[in-house]
Amino acid sequence: MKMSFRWYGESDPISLQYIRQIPNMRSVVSAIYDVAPGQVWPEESIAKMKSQVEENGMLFDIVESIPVHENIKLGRDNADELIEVYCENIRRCAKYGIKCITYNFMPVFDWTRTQLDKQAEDGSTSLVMYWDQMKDLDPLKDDIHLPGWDASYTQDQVRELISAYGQLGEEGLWKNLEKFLKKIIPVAEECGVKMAIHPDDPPYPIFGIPRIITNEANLDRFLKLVDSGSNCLCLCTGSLGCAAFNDVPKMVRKYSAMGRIAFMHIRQVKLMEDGSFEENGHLSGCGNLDMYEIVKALVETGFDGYVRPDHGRMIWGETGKAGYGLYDRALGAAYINGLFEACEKGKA
Ligand code: DNO
Repeated sequence: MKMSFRWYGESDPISLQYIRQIPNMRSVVSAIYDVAPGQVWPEESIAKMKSQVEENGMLFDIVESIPVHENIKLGRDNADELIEVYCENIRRCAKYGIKCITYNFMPVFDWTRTQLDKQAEDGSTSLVMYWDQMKDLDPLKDDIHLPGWDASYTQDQVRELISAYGQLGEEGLWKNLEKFLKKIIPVAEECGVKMAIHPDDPPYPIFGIPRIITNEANLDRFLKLVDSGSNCLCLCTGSLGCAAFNDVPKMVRKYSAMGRIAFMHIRQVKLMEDGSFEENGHLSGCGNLDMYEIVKALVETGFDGYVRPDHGRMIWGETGKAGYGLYDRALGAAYINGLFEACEKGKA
Protein backbone atom coordinates (compact mmCIF):
# COMPACT_ATOMS: atom_id res chain seq x y z
CA MET A 1 0.00 0.00 0.00
CA LYS A 2 1.02 3.57 -0.55
CA MET A 3 0.52 5.73 2.54
CA SER A 4 -0.65 9.27 1.90
CA PHE A 5 -1.85 12.38 3.70
CA ARG A 6 -4.26 15.06 2.56
CA TRP A 7 -2.81 18.56 2.34
CA TYR A 8 -4.81 21.66 1.40
CA GLY A 9 -1.90 23.52 -0.18
CA GLU A 10 -0.20 26.67 1.04
CA SER A 11 -3.22 27.80 3.05
CA ASP A 12 -3.13 24.57 5.09
CA PRO A 13 -1.88 25.31 8.61
CA ILE A 14 -0.01 21.98 8.54
CA SER A 15 3.35 22.15 6.81
CA LEU A 16 4.81 19.60 4.42
CA GLN A 17 7.85 19.51 6.73
CA TYR A 18 5.60 18.10 9.47
CA ILE A 19 3.77 15.70 7.19
CA ARG A 20 7.02 14.12 6.00
CA GLN A 21 7.94 13.30 9.61
CA ILE A 22 5.05 10.84 9.92
CA PRO A 23 6.64 7.39 9.49
CA ASN A 24 6.13 5.78 6.07
CA MET A 25 4.56 8.88 4.54
CA ARG A 26 4.90 8.49 0.78
CA SER A 27 2.39 10.68 -1.06
CA VAL A 28 0.69 13.99 -0.54
CA VAL A 29 -2.94 14.09 -1.66
CA SER A 30 -3.99 17.50 -2.87
CA ALA A 31 -5.69 19.55 -5.57
CA ILE A 32 -5.57 22.96 -7.20
CA TYR A 33 -7.99 24.74 -4.94
CA ASP A 34 -8.19 28.18 -6.51
CA VAL A 35 -9.86 26.99 -9.72
CA ALA A 36 -13.65 26.71 -9.89
CA PRO A 37 -15.30 23.44 -11.01
CA GLY A 38 -15.55 23.42 -14.79
CA GLN A 39 -12.28 25.33 -15.34
CA VAL A 40 -8.95 23.93 -16.49
CA TRP A 41 -6.16 23.63 -13.96
CA PRO A 42 -3.18 25.82 -14.91
CA GLU A 43 -0.17 23.64 -15.60
CA GLU A 44 2.05 26.01 -13.59
CA SER A 45 -0.06 25.33 -10.50
CA ILE A 46 0.20 21.56 -10.90
CA ALA A 47 3.95 21.83 -11.52
CA LYS A 48 4.38 24.03 -8.45
CA MET A 49 2.48 21.63 -6.20
CA LYS A 50 4.61 18.77 -7.51
CA SER A 51 7.89 20.53 -6.82
CA GLN A 52 6.81 21.69 -3.34
CA VAL A 53 5.92 18.13 -2.40
CA GLU A 54 9.06 16.66 -3.93
CA GLU A 55 11.28 19.20 -2.19
CA ASN A 56 9.92 17.69 0.99
CA GLY A 57 10.87 14.14 0.05
CA MET A 58 7.38 12.94 -0.90
CA LEU A 59 5.43 12.35 -4.12
CA PHE A 60 2.51 14.22 -5.62
CA ASP A 61 0.94 11.35 -7.55
CA ILE A 62 -2.64 11.40 -6.29
CA VAL A 63 -5.30 14.10 -6.57
CA GLU A 64 -8.35 14.66 -4.37
CA SER A 65 -10.50 15.98 -5.97
CA ILE A 66 -11.26 17.23 -9.43
CA PRO A 67 -14.84 18.33 -8.67
CA VAL A 68 -17.57 17.45 -11.15
CA HIS A 69 -19.61 20.49 -12.21
CA GLU A 70 -23.31 20.35 -11.24
CA ASN A 71 -24.30 20.77 -14.90
CA ILE A 72 -22.57 17.47 -15.72
CA LYS A 73 -24.45 15.72 -12.92
CA LEU A 74 -27.69 17.34 -14.03
CA GLY A 75 -27.01 16.70 -17.74
CA ARG A 76 -27.59 20.34 -18.62
CA ASP A 77 -26.86 22.00 -21.97
CA ASN A 78 -23.14 22.62 -21.57
CA ALA A 79 -22.41 19.20 -20.00
CA ASP A 80 -20.41 18.03 -23.03
CA GLU A 81 -18.14 21.06 -22.93
CA LEU A 82 -17.62 20.64 -19.19
CA ILE A 83 -16.76 16.96 -19.62
CA GLU A 84 -14.17 17.99 -22.22
CA VAL A 85 -12.62 20.32 -19.63
CA TYR A 86 -12.64 17.44 -17.15
CA CYS A 87 -10.78 15.22 -19.64
CA GLU A 88 -8.23 17.98 -20.20
CA ASN A 89 -7.65 18.14 -16.44
CA ILE A 90 -7.02 14.39 -16.35
CA ARG A 91 -4.45 14.77 -19.15
CA ARG A 92 -2.76 17.69 -17.41
CA CYS A 93 -2.52 15.86 -14.11
CA ALA A 94 -1.13 12.76 -15.82
CA LYS A 95 1.53 14.89 -17.51
CA TYR A 96 2.85 15.80 -14.06
CA GLY A 97 2.87 12.25 -12.75
CA ILE A 98 -0.59 11.83 -11.21
CA LYS A 99 -1.70 8.18 -11.10
CA CYS A 100 -5.00 8.43 -9.25
CA ILE A 101 -7.78 11.05 -9.25
CA THR A 102 -10.58 11.13 -6.69
CA TYR A 103 -13.98 12.66 -7.38
CA ASN A 104 -17.58 12.23 -6.29
CA PHE A 105 -20.97 12.36 -7.93
CA MET A 106 -22.92 13.74 -4.97
CA PRO A 107 -25.54 16.32 -5.94
CA VAL A 108 -25.05 19.84 -4.58
CA PHE A 109 -23.16 19.02 -1.41
CA ASP A 110 -20.24 16.83 -0.52
CA TRP A 111 -20.39 15.29 2.98
CA THR A 112 -23.15 16.28 5.40
CA ARG A 113 -22.72 16.75 9.15
CA THR A 114 -24.68 18.76 11.68
CA GLN A 115 -21.74 19.75 13.89
CA LEU A 116 -17.99 19.83 13.34
CA ASP A 117 -16.76 20.28 16.89
CA LYS A 118 -18.79 17.96 19.11
CA GLN A 119 -16.89 17.56 22.33
CA ALA A 120 -16.35 14.05 23.67
CA GLU A 121 -15.80 13.22 27.34
CA ASP A 122 -12.04 13.26 26.91
CA GLY A 123 -12.15 16.85 25.62
CA SER A 124 -11.41 15.98 21.99
CA THR A 125 -13.82 17.18 19.30
CA SER A 126 -15.05 15.53 16.14
CA LEU A 127 -17.58 15.73 13.31
CA VAL A 128 -21.07 14.31 13.96
CA MET A 129 -24.41 13.97 12.29
CA TYR A 130 -27.36 13.93 14.66
CA TRP A 131 -30.80 13.34 13.20
CA ASP A 132 -32.47 15.42 15.88
CA GLN A 133 -30.50 18.40 14.53
CA MET A 134 -31.52 17.55 10.94
CA LYS A 135 -35.10 16.44 11.07
CA ASP A 136 -36.89 19.76 11.12
CA LEU A 137 -34.83 21.32 8.36
CA ASP A 138 -36.43 21.86 4.97
CA PRO A 139 -33.96 23.28 2.45
CA LEU A 140 -36.79 24.33 0.14
CA LYS A 141 -38.24 26.57 2.85
CA ASP A 142 -35.52 27.34 5.37
CA ASP A 143 -32.22 29.11 5.06
CA ILE A 144 -29.87 26.24 5.73
CA HIS A 145 -26.18 26.55 6.30
CA LEU A 146 -24.89 23.22 7.38
CA PRO A 147 -21.24 23.14 8.33
CA GLY A 148 -18.91 22.24 5.50
CA TRP A 149 -21.37 23.06 2.73
CA ASP A 150 -20.25 25.12 -0.21
CA ALA A 151 -20.86 28.71 0.89
CA SER A 152 -20.63 30.03 -2.66
CA TYR A 153 -24.25 29.10 -3.42
CA THR A 154 -27.01 31.53 -2.56
CA GLN A 155 -30.09 30.06 -0.88
CA ASP A 156 -32.02 30.54 -4.13
CA GLN A 157 -29.41 28.60 -6.08
CA VAL A 158 -29.51 25.82 -3.51
CA ARG A 159 -33.29 25.64 -3.79
CA GLU A 160 -33.15 25.58 -7.58
CA LEU A 161 -30.52 22.81 -7.57
CA ILE A 162 -32.34 20.73 -5.01
CA SER A 163 -35.57 20.81 -6.98
CA ALA A 164 -33.74 20.05 -10.25
CA TYR A 165 -32.17 16.96 -8.65
CA GLY A 166 -35.52 15.97 -7.20
CA GLN A 167 -36.94 15.94 -10.74
CA LEU A 168 -33.90 14.15 -12.16
CA GLY A 169 -34.21 11.33 -9.63
CA GLU A 170 -31.84 8.41 -9.14
CA GLU A 171 -32.19 6.94 -12.62
CA GLY A 172 -31.52 10.30 -14.23
CA LEU A 173 -28.39 10.67 -12.12
CA TRP A 174 -27.21 7.17 -13.11
CA LYS A 175 -27.70 8.08 -16.76
CA ASN A 176 -25.58 11.22 -16.42
CA LEU A 177 -22.91 9.33 -14.49
CA GLU A 178 -22.74 6.70 -17.22
CA LYS A 179 -22.34 9.35 -19.91
CA PHE A 180 -19.58 11.04 -17.89
CA LEU A 181 -17.71 7.76 -17.33
CA LYS A 182 -17.92 6.72 -20.97
CA LYS A 183 -16.10 9.91 -21.89
CA ILE A 184 -13.54 10.19 -19.08
CA ILE A 185 -12.48 6.56 -18.56
CA PRO A 186 -10.95 6.08 -22.04
CA VAL A 187 -8.91 9.26 -21.43
CA ALA A 188 -7.82 7.99 -18.01
CA GLU A 189 -6.83 4.63 -19.57
CA GLU A 190 -4.75 6.37 -22.21
CA CYS A 191 -2.98 8.42 -19.53
CA GLY A 192 -2.44 5.55 -17.07
CA VAL A 193 -4.66 7.15 -14.43
CA LYS A 194 -7.12 5.43 -12.10
CA MET A 195 -10.31 7.39 -11.45
CA ALA A 196 -11.58 6.76 -7.91
CA ILE A 197 -15.17 7.68 -7.10
CA HIS A 198 -15.87 8.59 -3.49
CA PRO A 199 -19.07 7.15 -2.00
CA ASP A 200 -21.90 9.42 -0.96
CA ASP A 201 -21.53 10.56 2.61
CA PRO A 202 -23.80 9.55 4.27
CA PRO A 203 -24.87 6.83 1.81
CA TYR A 204 -28.58 7.57 1.62
CA PRO A 205 -30.76 10.39 0.27
CA ILE A 206 -30.89 13.61 2.25
CA PHE A 207 -33.58 16.26 1.70
CA GLY A 208 -34.96 14.19 -1.20
CA ILE A 209 -31.72 14.59 -3.20
CA PRO A 210 -30.83 11.34 -4.97
CA ARG A 211 -27.70 9.52 -3.82
CA ILE A 212 -26.42 6.54 -5.81
CA ILE A 213 -22.91 5.55 -4.68
CA THR A 214 -24.23 4.08 -1.51
CA ASN A 215 -24.28 0.30 -1.10
CA GLU A 216 -22.94 -2.97 -2.52
CA ALA A 217 -25.57 -3.37 -5.24
CA ASN A 218 -24.97 0.17 -6.45
CA LEU A 219 -21.18 -0.17 -6.33
CA ASP A 220 -21.54 -3.33 -8.46
CA ARG A 221 -23.70 -1.39 -10.88
CA PHE A 222 -21.20 1.47 -10.94
CA LEU A 223 -18.22 -0.78 -11.72
CA LYS A 224 -20.12 -2.45 -14.56
CA LEU A 225 -21.02 0.85 -16.22
CA VAL A 226 -17.48 0.87 -17.57
CA ASP A 227 -15.66 -2.34 -16.85
CA SER A 228 -12.13 -0.99 -16.81
CA GLY A 229 -9.18 -1.05 -14.43
CA SER A 230 -9.25 2.75 -14.62
CA ASN A 231 -12.83 2.92 -13.32
CA CYS A 232 -12.24 2.40 -9.61
CA LEU A 233 -13.48 3.20 -6.14
CA CYS A 234 -12.16 5.44 -3.44
CA LEU A 235 -13.46 3.19 -0.71
CA CYS A 236 -14.20 5.42 2.25
CA THR A 237 -14.83 3.24 5.28
CA GLY A 238 -16.52 6.05 7.21
CA SER A 239 -18.90 7.09 4.43
CA LEU A 240 -20.10 3.57 3.67
CA GLY A 241 -19.85 2.56 7.32
CA CYS A 242 -22.28 5.13 8.66
CA ALA A 243 -25.16 3.02 7.35
CA ALA A 244 -25.72 -0.26 9.15
CA PHE A 245 -26.69 -2.00 5.87
CA ASN A 246 -23.08 -1.85 4.60
CA ASP A 247 -20.70 -4.63 5.65
CA VAL A 248 -17.50 -2.67 5.10
CA PRO A 249 -14.85 -5.41 5.59
CA LYS A 250 -16.81 -7.62 3.16
CA MET A 251 -17.01 -4.85 0.57
CA VAL A 252 -13.30 -4.06 0.94
CA ARG A 253 -12.41 -7.72 0.39
CA LYS A 254 -14.66 -8.06 -2.64
CA TYR A 255 -13.65 -4.90 -4.50
CA SER A 256 -9.97 -5.19 -3.62
CA ALA A 257 -9.94 -8.78 -4.94
CA MET A 258 -11.43 -7.40 -8.18
CA GLY A 259 -8.58 -4.85 -8.36
CA ARG A 260 -11.11 -2.00 -8.33
CA ILE A 261 -10.08 -0.07 -5.21
CA ALA A 262 -7.58 2.64 -6.12
CA PHE A 263 -7.73 4.58 -2.87
CA MET A 264 -8.73 3.75 0.70
CA HIS A 265 -9.97 6.43 3.09
CA ILE A 266 -9.67 4.88 6.53
CA ARG A 267 -11.84 6.45 9.21
CA GLN A 268 -13.88 5.26 12.19
CA VAL A 269 -17.58 5.92 12.87
CA LYS A 270 -19.75 5.24 15.88
CA LEU A 271 -23.37 4.55 14.92
CA MET A 272 -26.28 5.42 17.16
CA GLU A 273 -29.67 3.77 17.34
CA ASP A 274 -31.52 6.42 15.34
CA GLY A 275 -28.98 6.38 12.50
CA SER A 276 -27.02 9.37 13.82
CA PHE A 277 -23.26 8.93 13.90
CA GLU A 278 -20.10 10.35 15.42
CA GLU A 279 -16.59 10.27 14.04
CA ASN A 280 -13.94 9.11 16.48
CA GLY A 281 -10.32 7.94 16.81
CA HIS A 282 -9.27 5.41 14.15
CA LEU A 283 -8.98 2.31 16.37
CA SER A 284 -11.49 -0.56 16.10
CA GLY A 285 -12.35 -0.02 19.76
CA CYS A 286 -13.50 3.53 19.03
CA GLY A 287 -16.52 2.71 16.88
CA ASN A 288 -18.37 0.21 14.71
CA LEU A 289 -15.72 -0.55 12.11
CA ASP A 290 -13.30 -3.42 12.64
CA MET A 291 -10.13 -1.89 11.23
CA TYR A 292 -8.17 -5.12 11.66
CA GLU A 293 -10.64 -6.96 9.39
CA ILE A 294 -10.52 -4.12 6.87
CA VAL A 295 -6.72 -4.07 6.66
CA LYS A 296 -6.53 -7.88 6.68
CA ALA A 297 -8.90 -7.94 3.69
CA LEU A 298 -6.64 -5.51 1.86
CA VAL A 299 -3.47 -7.43 2.64
CA GLU A 300 -4.95 -10.81 1.74
CA THR A 301 -6.13 -9.51 -1.61
CA GLY A 302 -2.76 -7.95 -2.47
CA PHE A 303 -3.93 -4.33 -2.34
CA ASP A 304 -1.28 -1.98 -3.74
CA GLY A 305 -3.26 1.28 -4.00
CA TYR A 306 -3.22 4.44 -1.92
CA VAL A 307 -4.35 4.70 1.69
CA ARG A 308 -4.90 7.75 3.80
CA PRO A 309 -6.01 8.26 7.36
CA ASP A 310 -9.30 10.10 6.93
CA HIS A 311 -10.89 12.61 9.31
CA GLY A 312 -9.31 12.76 12.71
CA ARG A 313 -10.50 14.39 15.90
CA MET A 314 -9.07 17.66 17.15
CA ILE A 315 -6.84 16.78 20.09
CA TRP A 316 -4.08 18.36 22.18
CA GLY A 317 -5.49 21.85 21.69
CA GLU A 318 -4.97 21.86 17.94
CA THR A 319 -7.11 24.22 15.90
CA GLY A 320 -7.63 24.20 12.15
CA LYS A 321 -9.74 22.56 9.49
CA ALA A 322 -12.26 20.23 11.14
CA GLY A 323 -11.35 16.61 10.50
CA TYR A 324 -8.01 17.58 9.00
CA GLY A 325 -5.73 18.35 11.92
CA LEU A 326 -2.22 16.92 12.12
CA TYR A 327 -2.15 15.05 15.41
CA ASP A 328 -5.04 12.63 15.24
CA ARG A 329 -4.52 11.88 11.57
CA ALA A 330 -0.85 11.17 12.33
CA LEU A 331 -1.97 8.79 15.10
CA GLY A 332 -4.31 7.22 12.54
CA ALA A 333 -1.46 6.77 10.05
CA ALA A 334 0.73 5.16 12.71
CA TYR A 335 -2.08 2.77 13.67
CA ILE A 336 -2.81 1.88 10.03
CA ASN A 337 0.92 1.28 9.43
CA GLY A 338 0.91 -1.06 12.42
CA LEU A 339 -2.10 -3.01 11.20
CA PHE A 340 -0.52 -3.45 7.76
CA GLU A 341 2.77 -4.63 9.24
CA ALA A 342 1.02 -7.14 11.48
CA CYS A 343 -1.23 -8.46 8.71
CA GLU A 344 1.63 -8.70 6.22
CA LYS A 345 3.88 -10.56 8.67
CA GLY A 346 0.98 -12.77 9.73
CA LYS A 347 0.29 -13.70 6.16
CA ALA A 348 3.79 -14.98 5.35
C1 DNO B 1 -14.27 14.43 3.12
C2 DNO B 1 -13.67 13.91 1.89
C3 DNO B 1 -14.53 14.23 0.69
C4 DNO B 1 -13.87 13.80 -0.59
C5 DNO B 1 -14.70 14.06 -1.81
C6 DNO B 1 -14.08 13.42 -3.01
O1 DNO B 1 -13.58 14.79 4.02
O2 DNO B 1 -13.39 12.58 1.97
O3 DNO B 1 -14.76 15.61 0.69
O4 DNO B 1 -12.67 14.50 -0.73
O5 DNO B 1 -15.99 13.60 -1.68
O6 DNO B 1 -14.51 14.06 -4.15
